[in-house]
Parts: sequence; C-alpha cells; structure tokens
Amino acid sequence: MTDAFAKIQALIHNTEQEFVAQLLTVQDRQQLEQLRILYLGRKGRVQALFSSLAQLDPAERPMIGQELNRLKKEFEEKLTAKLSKAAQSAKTIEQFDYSLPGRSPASGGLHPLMQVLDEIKSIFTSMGFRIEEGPEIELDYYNFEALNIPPYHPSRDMQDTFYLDGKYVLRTHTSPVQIRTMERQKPPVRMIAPGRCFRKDTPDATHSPTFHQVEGLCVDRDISFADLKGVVQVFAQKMFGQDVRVRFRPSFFPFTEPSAEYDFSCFVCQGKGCRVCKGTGWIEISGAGMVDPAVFGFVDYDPNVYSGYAFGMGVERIAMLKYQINDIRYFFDNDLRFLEQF
Ligand code: FA5
Repeated sequence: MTDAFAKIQALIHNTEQEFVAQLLTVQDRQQLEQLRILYLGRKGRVQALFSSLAQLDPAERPMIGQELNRLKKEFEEKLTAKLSKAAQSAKTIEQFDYSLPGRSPASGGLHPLMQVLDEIKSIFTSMGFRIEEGPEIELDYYNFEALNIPPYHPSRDMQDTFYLDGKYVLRTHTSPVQIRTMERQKPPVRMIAPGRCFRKDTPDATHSPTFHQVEGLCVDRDISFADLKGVVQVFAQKMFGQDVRVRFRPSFFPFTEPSAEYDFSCFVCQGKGCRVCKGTGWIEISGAGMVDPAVFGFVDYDPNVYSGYAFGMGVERIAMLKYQINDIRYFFDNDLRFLEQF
C-alpha cells in the first residue's frame, strides 16, 4: 500500500465523519442545500477526492474509486432523507391556519346558590352585619337545647334531622350560630351566618333535604320589631327591586317571642297564585322574631338591658325568586345545561 493510498483513505474517513456531524446541525432547506454543494457540488469535497485518484498507483484506483462511489451514494441518500423530513414539517406548519380564532379553555363558574349567597352577604355587610360561621355537624345542645327546645319539645318534630349519635345532629337550621356567637361576644351583636342545613324533608318544588339558610341576629339596647321589619324591607328591595312586597305572619319558634314568618310576593304569578306559591301568591322566605329572654339566659345576656331580633332565611327560595326558577331540585341535580346559564 502506497502513502498516497493511506492518505486518501484517511481523507475519505474524515470527510464522512464531518458530513454526518454537519448534517445533524442542519436546521432548514437552505442549509441543507449549502451542505449538498459543499460535499457533492462540482467543486465539492467528494469531487476533490475523485480528482486525487490520479495520484494513486493504477492498481489502487479501483478500490478507492468504489469507496468514493459508495460515499457519494451515502451522502445523496442522507441528504434526500433529510430533505423530505424538512419538507414534511414545513407542510405541517403551512397547514396550520394562524388566522383561526383561539380556543378559550372551558372555565368553571360559581354555582347560582353561591352567587346569591355572595349578594346576600354584600347587602348585609353594607348594613353593618358581620359574617359568622358554625359547624354543619352540630351539638344537639346548640341546634336545639340552647335555643329553648328541650328534648321533649314537640317543635323538634318540625325539624326532624339525621342524628349521628345521641349528641350530634346534622344541623337543621343556622340558628345554632346565634348561640355560638353570643357565647363568644358581648352585645352589641349584628351578624349574619350563611350555611348549609339538613332536614328529613320530602323533596318537592320548594323543599330539599339539603338546603341553605342565612341566619341574622341583632342584639343591643332598645332593639324592636320595627328594626327587624326595616332591615327585611331594605334587604328585599336591594335584592329584588322596589316592587317586591313583603308580608309578616304570626308564627311560633321556641327561641323567639313574638315570632313571625315573612314572605315575599311570588315571582311566577306576581301574587295571583300558582303551583310554585301553592296558590297563595307568596313564597315563604324566613322565620323571624324577637330573641326570647330564655335564650339570653343560656348565654348570660341580661334581658332587662338587651333585646334583639333574629331571622333565618332560605337561600334557595331567594335564588328561585331572583332567577325565576320554579323547582328547587334544579339546584342539586348537577345538570350543566342548567348550571351553565348562570
Ligand atoms: C327556621 O329554620 C328557624 N331557625 C328560623 C328562625 C331564625 C326563626 C331566627 C326565628 C329566628 P323554618 O323552619 O321556618 O325556621 O325555616 C326557615 C326558612 O328556611 C324557611 O322559610 C325556608 O325558606 C327555608 N327552608 C326550611 N326548610 C327547607 C327545605 N327543606 N328546603 C328548602 N328551604 C327550606
């Protein structure tokens, strides 16, 4: 083997390695064309190797010639493969229409009941009420006893609930938060307590076994029933506009004296009477009354100094009025066709 033979073999080896390395760094069709010219062009590196065949011993030429043909073929194939790959990705890019409007991600929203609760909270806080909370799994003591409902009292029947054991119940109303707040705080008290309640009620258009209430409590010197009526009237008008009518009816709750229930005029029939208002023209919204002095006894407030009013409104009933929904069960079916409207 001559020196020239060894030298050209080393050159072929290096050229091949450099080509492969450079091909890897090529980014686009233009660079690919430059690489093709550099190696396979008329004045390219493969052609230069062919020209150096003349320096070889004639017996050595066929072997190197074959080697160079193999190299040329390999470069051509590799360049073609890379070119078709580049063409394909360019096509993918061209097929994408950048002028199309973007797809906005589906965003969640607040449940209509939560929206109504937020509105109720903001109306009451604007009137100086603070927001309090209490547990949904409540002690019998707070849910009943401290509200002047002893174990034997028949009014327990109206709020039958789910008992967890002798001591705990799923709270039937938000009124226990009255007691918890008064235990913690001396008068004056002005608070609302929104939250979930549970009863063994058979579902119908206006009743659900799980529902929400907003409790209200105001205790100070010289608080009268007129204050209660004024606050309820302002709330009704802020929530439903000037035309809504409010009526108070006498009622009974062991923890208020005197007690009342108040209704708002029915949205469906404007007070004429329909299925939703059960023919009465009114929808019952809330129980209310003046805090019974016996309740003050449980929290150590002096009934000779302080008086107060309390109410417990049904949030679903308010939402039904607000959005003209004629069946409470829609709120709990979890049907997106309903929920997405809010
Ligand atoms: C009470 O729950 C008393 N705690 C309210 C109260 C508070 C009176 C403070 C006095 C002082 P009542 O059981 O009437 O009262 O319920 C109050 C309101 O909750 C009802 O007017 C109604 O709007 C709503 N409500 C009651 N039960 C259900 C139910 N099953 N489904 C939907 N809403 C209900």
